[in-house]
Amino acid sequence: MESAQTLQRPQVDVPATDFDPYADEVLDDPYPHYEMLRELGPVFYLSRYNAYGIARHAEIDAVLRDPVTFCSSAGVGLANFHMEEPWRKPSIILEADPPMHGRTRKVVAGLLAPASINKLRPTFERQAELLVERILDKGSFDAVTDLCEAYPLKVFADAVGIPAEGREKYLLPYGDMVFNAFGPVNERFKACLAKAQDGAIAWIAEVCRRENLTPDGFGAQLYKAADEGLLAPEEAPMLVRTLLSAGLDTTVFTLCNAILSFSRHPEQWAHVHANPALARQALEEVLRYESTFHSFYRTTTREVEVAGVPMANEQKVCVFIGSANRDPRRWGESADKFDVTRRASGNLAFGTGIHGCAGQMIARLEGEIVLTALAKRVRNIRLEGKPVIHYNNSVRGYTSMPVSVSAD
Ligand code: OVV
Repeated sequence: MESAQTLQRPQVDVPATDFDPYADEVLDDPYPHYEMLRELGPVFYLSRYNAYGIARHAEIDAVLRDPVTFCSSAGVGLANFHMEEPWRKPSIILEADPPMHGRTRKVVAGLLAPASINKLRPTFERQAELLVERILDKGSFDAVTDLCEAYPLKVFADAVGIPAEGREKYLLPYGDMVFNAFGPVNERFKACLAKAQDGAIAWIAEVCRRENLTPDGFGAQLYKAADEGLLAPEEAPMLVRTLLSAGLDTTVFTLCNAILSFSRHPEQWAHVHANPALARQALEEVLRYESTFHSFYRTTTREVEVAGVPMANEQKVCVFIGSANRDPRRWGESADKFDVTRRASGNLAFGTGIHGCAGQMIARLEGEIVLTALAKRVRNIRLEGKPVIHYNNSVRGYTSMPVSVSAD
């Protein structure tokens, strides 16, 4: 039998850091900082925020696969909903735990399943081809507004079935707020909320109503699911809100990160241009190398040890998925290299486990289709000026990116 002495938990010192993941200078280039965080150890303490942090692939994967210990219902930003008022009514899928989460997730998963979204392919392809012809006509253009924003604002918003009027003004600022809320309630969060309160939040609530949706879109299908008893009537508009919260800024920024990565690595674009069938795996490498979504939180529901580090109940744990996707422990010494020929699957850009992105297949469909349309027509993608970063607490993208393209 072991003595009481050996059964005592060893005193583990968690490395603490006053690093601020949300500082502009960090967001400008987070990757050297991520390396520093990974080298601190498997778990560290963010003393400014009173939260644990995890920046290595293996431990993040383990945390995300244990949603009972590391819950979402206390919010996936730094604010703990058990103690602080959320900025909006919590999402019934993102900010929910089993068993409630399983019920709503099933409905959304059905909506966004491959069989359902493959019907959209011809329309998505046509829109991508039109946009690519338009930018080729221009020659020089802003890749953010003219391509990366224009495409999801048209095809995804049409697929949900919301009106065209107001999309450009309100959809992206609303998502900007949603994704700022995956971090702390800092000045960036507060300024963004003030802006969203000036129209966007009210507009979103309005377009989520049944009478404002087209008859066959995802929105209408959510109301039909409620008619069939799969959802409570008040849950349908909440899940339309989820689609509009999660599905725009993310795909816009993924396209930004793709264009920027290829303009900085012309030899990688040469591969895709020579073989457009590489588009899908190239997109996966973009998601790994320049992840759209960089970090969010879980909250402990009990005392637990992660990699030997004991955590108390009700602790916030920040997972840096943008760092996991560059972790040499998972990707080898070439982790920091953009290489469209690598096997990038297993990256955590869409998270993993029961809360893994429900829209990842339609997100990949949009990305693949845009890259394919570009690959077929565009030989060179050149950066013509400094891209302007869009600062956000959890997602990375740009507000402008001057680019020129040339055809064969
Ligand atoms: C995955 C995600 C991101 C943003 C918002 C939501 C979900 C939501 O459910 O509102």
